Amino acid sequence: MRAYRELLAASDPDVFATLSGEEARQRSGIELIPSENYTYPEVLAVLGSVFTNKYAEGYPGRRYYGGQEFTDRVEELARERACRLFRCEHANVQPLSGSPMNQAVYLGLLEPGDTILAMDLSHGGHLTHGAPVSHMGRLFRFVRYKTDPATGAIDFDAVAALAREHKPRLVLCGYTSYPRDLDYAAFKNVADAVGAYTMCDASHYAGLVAGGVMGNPFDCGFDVVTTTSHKSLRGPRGGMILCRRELAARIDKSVFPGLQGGPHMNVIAGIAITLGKALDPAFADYARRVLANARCLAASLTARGVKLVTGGTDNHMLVADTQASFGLDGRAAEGLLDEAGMTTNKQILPDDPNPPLRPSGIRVGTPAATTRGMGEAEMEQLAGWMAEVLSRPGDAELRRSVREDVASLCARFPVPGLE
Ligand code: DSN
Repeated sequence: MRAYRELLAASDPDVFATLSGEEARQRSGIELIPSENYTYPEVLAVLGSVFTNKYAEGYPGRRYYGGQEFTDRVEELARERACRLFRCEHANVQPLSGSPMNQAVYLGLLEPGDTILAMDLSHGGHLTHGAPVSHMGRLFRFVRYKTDPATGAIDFDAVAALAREHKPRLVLCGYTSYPRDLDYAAFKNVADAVGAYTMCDASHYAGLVAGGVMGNPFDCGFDVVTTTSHKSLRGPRGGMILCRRELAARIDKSVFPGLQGGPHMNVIAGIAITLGKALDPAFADYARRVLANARCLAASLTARGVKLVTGGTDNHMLVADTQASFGLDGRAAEGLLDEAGMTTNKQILPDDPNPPLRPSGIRVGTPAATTRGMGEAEMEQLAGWMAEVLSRPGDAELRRSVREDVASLCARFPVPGLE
């Protein structure tokens, strides 16, 4: 691992400087963006391995190029481990990231113009769940369900009424900014009543599903579950489509040759490693700690007067209304926390009157801090720093001193791969 750094330092000091800067940033600050994590050193190594040299269009046993004995084996390992981990019948591990992953499902199972029932973006849905600015929003007809403004719960009578009215061909659940678990049986009932496919985008919390601390949509008979591999799963940046056996051929054809060319075999090798780790009982303990840390952070922030969307969390993330809590929009809050060494992201809230680049809140998550070994004592410390920094936006000296405290804390919890 050291050899490539020395080579790069000598051959391209400009790029090397950016790498060193990013390493220092990751070491000395606390990563609280809920979709980020620190991958395993073995995954970092395999991403930079000779698997990156190989073209492998097709699937194991059916490739368009020769020399596939090891690429076939590693892709088989990833597929078989994914099926065991998520209790599903088929896995496609080739999607290059989350967006083509979801696009491949829509394009494989539906016709352009078909209706999809999905969660509204401001209530927690993802861009690929039909935001008008996404290409998917132009190709398919998305109808959106929302959460209850008072409780944050999903009203399944309202979702069922939308389904009866619009007759979707696909009912989609899953989210990127909703801090609760989902009632998959209720979604399945809604879909069955209108003969729709069921799909869950579990990208954010698949690690918690794998670790057994959140529900698994396949236990309620879902057709398709999609997930990226780099969030709570701790893997490389990629995607997976998990599905019932009878949909396998359509999904595979939709990914390749429908949407993508050569799969990134270095990433697929990293996914195989990640899934092997997630099958180890130690991963269930990690998932439990991610959840316990999120609950502790939520309780500590609430005790300091911070207003959280839905009042708390059942997963790895919290969505905080910084406008209501501190009179600060999410962009200002993100900037102040950044200055103090805590990385979060600005976030639109349900039916937010403000635009996405200056929304009313932030998102905060615990997967990365938990990977470093931080626990509930550190979450309480973090909540104190966050509330202090956000309640004194004019105090630059406070941010400087919190940044030093954050760096001292981080020095006790090394980033895997950067020890
Ligand atoms: N960008 C990811 C997130 O942060 O939630 C989803 O694609």
